[in-house]
Amino acid sequence: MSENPAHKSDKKPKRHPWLPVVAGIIRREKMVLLGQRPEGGNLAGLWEFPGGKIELGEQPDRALARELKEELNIDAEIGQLKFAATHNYGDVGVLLLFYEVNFWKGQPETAHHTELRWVHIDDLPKMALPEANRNVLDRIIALLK
Ligand code: DGT
Repeated sequence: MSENPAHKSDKKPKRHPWLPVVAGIIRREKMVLLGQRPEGGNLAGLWEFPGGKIELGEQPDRALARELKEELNIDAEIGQLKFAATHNYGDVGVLLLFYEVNFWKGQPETAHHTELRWVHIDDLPKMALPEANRNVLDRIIALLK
């Protein structure tokens, strides 16, 4: 039997998948737009920053513009990437890219969420947020101030 570790196993170590996700910071003065995730799905009932998964080969800012059209029916001009965060949900990791949304055309509609709400930054900690957002709430609040 060889002692060479390379021969110990043919199996590669299991790598957990990562989901790249874009999220939009849509603000009006001291308020930010959150959407309640729909019933029956992943993280149902939690309040998220509108956005979603980046498709393979898609540019992140284009992905966000697409998601905001699909979810809110607005035509958004995506601004700067403000910060990135990661979170481990156990079986899957998410990489969240938070973008500022500079301008948008149209009134946000609930095309995907159960409800949309403009939330004052001081009230953000009281909202039921996904863990991935809760962990970076200080950074989100600092950005909004
Ligand atoms: P689906 O139905 O395959 O599109 O899946 P969803 O609805 O679970 O996923 P989607 O496209 O909203 O992807 C976002 C993932 O990132 C989801 O696992 C939830 C997680 N997430 C954590 N915080 C946020 C956030 O602030 N905004 C968004 N959009 N997603 C977040």
